[in-house]
Amino acid sequence: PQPIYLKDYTPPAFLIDQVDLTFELDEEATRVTSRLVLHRNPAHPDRGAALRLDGREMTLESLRLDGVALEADAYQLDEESLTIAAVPDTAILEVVTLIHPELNTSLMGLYKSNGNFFTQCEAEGFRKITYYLDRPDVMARFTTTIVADRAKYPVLLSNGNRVGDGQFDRNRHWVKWVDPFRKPAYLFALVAGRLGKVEDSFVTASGRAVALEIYVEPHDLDKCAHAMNSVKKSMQWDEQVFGLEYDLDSYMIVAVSDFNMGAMENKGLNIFNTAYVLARPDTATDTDFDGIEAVIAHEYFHNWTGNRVTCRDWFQLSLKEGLTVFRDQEFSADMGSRAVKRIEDVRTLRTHQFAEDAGPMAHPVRPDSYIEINNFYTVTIYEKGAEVVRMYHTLLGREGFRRGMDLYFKRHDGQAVTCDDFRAAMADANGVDLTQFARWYSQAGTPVLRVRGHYDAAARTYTLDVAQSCPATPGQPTKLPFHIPLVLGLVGPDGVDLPLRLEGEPAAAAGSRVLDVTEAEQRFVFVDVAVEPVPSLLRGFSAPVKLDYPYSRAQLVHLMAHDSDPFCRWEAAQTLLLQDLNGLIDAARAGRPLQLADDVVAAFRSMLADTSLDPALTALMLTLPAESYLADQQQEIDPDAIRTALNFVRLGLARGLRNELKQTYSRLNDGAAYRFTAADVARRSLKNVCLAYLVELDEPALVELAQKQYRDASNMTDAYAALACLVEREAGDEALAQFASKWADEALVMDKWFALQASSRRRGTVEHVRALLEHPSFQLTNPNKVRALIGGLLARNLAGFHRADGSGYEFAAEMILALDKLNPQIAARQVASFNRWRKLEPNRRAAMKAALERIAAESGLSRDVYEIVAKNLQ
Ligand code: BAL
Ligand code: ZN
Repeated sequence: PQPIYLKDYTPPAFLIDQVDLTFELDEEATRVTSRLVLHRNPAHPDRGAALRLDGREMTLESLRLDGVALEADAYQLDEESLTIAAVPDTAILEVVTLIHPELNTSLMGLYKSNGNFFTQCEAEGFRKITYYLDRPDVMARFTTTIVADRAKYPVLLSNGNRVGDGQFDRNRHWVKWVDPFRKPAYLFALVAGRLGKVEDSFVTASGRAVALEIYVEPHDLDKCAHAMNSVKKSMQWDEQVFGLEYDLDSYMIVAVSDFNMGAMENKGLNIFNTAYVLARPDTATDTDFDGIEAVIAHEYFHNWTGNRVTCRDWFQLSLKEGLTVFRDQEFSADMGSRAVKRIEDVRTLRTHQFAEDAGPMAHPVRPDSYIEINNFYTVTIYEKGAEVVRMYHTLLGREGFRRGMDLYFKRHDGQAVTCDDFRAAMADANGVDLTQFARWYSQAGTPVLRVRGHYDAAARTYTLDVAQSCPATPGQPTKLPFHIPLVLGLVGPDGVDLPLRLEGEPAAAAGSRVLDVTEAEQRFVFVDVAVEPVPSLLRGFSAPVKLDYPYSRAQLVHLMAHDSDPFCRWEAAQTLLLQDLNGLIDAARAGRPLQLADDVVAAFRSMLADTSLDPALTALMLTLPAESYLADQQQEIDPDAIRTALNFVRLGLARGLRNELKQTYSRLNDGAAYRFTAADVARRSLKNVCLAYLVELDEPALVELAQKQYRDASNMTDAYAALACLVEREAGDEALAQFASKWADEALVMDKWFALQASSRRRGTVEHVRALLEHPSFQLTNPNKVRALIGGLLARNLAGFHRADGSGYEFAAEMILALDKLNPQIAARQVASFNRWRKLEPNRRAAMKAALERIAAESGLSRDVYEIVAKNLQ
């Protein structure tokens, strides 16, 4: 397979004004009739260019150009396209194709799930439905008529507004939809089936009444209330914060259990993975409730950032995804705890995106090339992209950012544009120069910010020397300096922020401030600094960089107790733990005795005693870094040493804090009825973190605490947290069996059951996971099941997957090859577990390489899997 390059972008030879689609849905073969109103694109350099339409895996029944059937020699067909050489400057093309949704296991294009029809077209699924200019810069008006058996498919949905329906013949009915907004084909959607509906409504700020409809399988109708509530909150928030209103008469969400992604923002007809719609307190955890609220918001926000203004080409994917993730992050921060949300997002970024940046798949936020675009729906495009947008917000301020957004919509509503257009809107609306900022889009890798501080008591100055660098990444050996917003404070010995005045400035600013770091090396001198401060750096994680500052342990303890910035407070606790963990990992590898520093236990003890802290923040501070994050800190990875060190710290903290943990658990375990409020979620999170530590002690009375919580739990959050503790010991066997029999008919709950076992330290062995593949609730064709069970082992169980005998790698290769035949996108996701193979200790490195080579040697690999395997072996 050949790469596609950004530098080769050319505008399309033709544009499409209008598309009229008719689907005759059928069990054996679905007929798609498409009528395209085309005209030559004046922006294309070749005035005589042929019309080349994308299309795959379908049978062409007929082709008519301006009403005349085309003979076989008038066009060319190959595996990927249909080309017509002679097309007038304006033309009407009618294409009839046959497709086979029932055989489609890739879940791209039109497919069947549980007897119903669904589509997924982003990025390039529409070309599996009909021949089309399947690229985001071709924006057309769509009408869709769906014809189907009335009994089997009573509900027929597509984008836009419903304009008509009727009886087609004795058994079949039809419904017609018109979408008044131009859109690229990736936003097309169709749903047909036997679905129940939950209805509500929303009146926009300008008075438009919008019908809100959520469609699910009938037995799930009692799990939609939270999703509906989240829709209304999202609509209101976007009006209040960005002045953006909804633009159609109805907003529909459909949940499907077989889905490659989390959800999809099709115009007016979002299609969601059931995991991000269905929730009842007894079936879904607080994390699930949070996830639903965030994903509902994300897809809703795409209506403006993605749909009304879309991407010119797929290299610009972060234009819509980074921006929309930033918007959903801000929404979630406003709905719950801003500090907790920020810390969780940073943890995701560091665990997953920093790892991506350090591996063979490292790519810029705007990649230069790809082989398969589906491989670029990455944490770099999404989460680092959101950090890039957040940096505009930090540099320009809330109002400046809003001015930039307003100008962006004013200039580009209805257009397909680039990341540069977004940056230009931000710069022009605020009269600032953001030329250097462009490097965040073009340069891959995680920059390192090396900061050194020096206090001069006589001169009352505090000097910060800041140096930035960025490691080489594939294809980018050297990097130029980034424009980095460095937010900081100086914390005095009493724990209070000192005023901040730079040399030459007239007045001091209180609290935090932003420094513009633009050079490879820069010095900032603060004056009138009365006492030696502890610098609180990168407050709120103001840039996606690694900070290198030589904090002493005493300074970390000081920040952990006093920093006014909750992110930095958490960060101080993490750094303290990381220092110990890294030492313990070295000791475990060298076979030296392990020891936990007393100051760590003492610092956590006073934090637990501080009941003024948000319990959610305390819970996060007590949460140990993920195994994979620790792995990325190592020069050479020994997964067993990492697990040993983590187990040791977990047990050491449990022993040292036994009384405080018990007291906190008892105080918070008040048996209150479940409510999904920020305060209740926070209390449950701390309670369950305490329980997890206590059960580590393996004392019968403490294990019984978890058993009791499991038995008595009135909600899934508490039940699941207790089960997660129990699953690590024999006492959990009974609970696991009880859980499986209770929830056998709830697919999403069974996903939790698979995931818990696959990622468990005790259970998550290759043999156990392999045995679970045979469980009646497991299906290899269902992406949620694959993510739960196979992903649970490969991605969330470092020591279990990286077993010294290499059996984890053999299992992974086997699964990836099996999945590739069914669903290349899902197979490719699992290959990511190989991305750090070069950093493993020599035996595992050799075994991983052998497994990668085994995959590479398979004939007929998909582009998806091929690209990631090839980049790993390069
Ligand atoms: N556009 C793909 C799914 C999402 O990011 O919303
Ligand atoms: Zn998105």
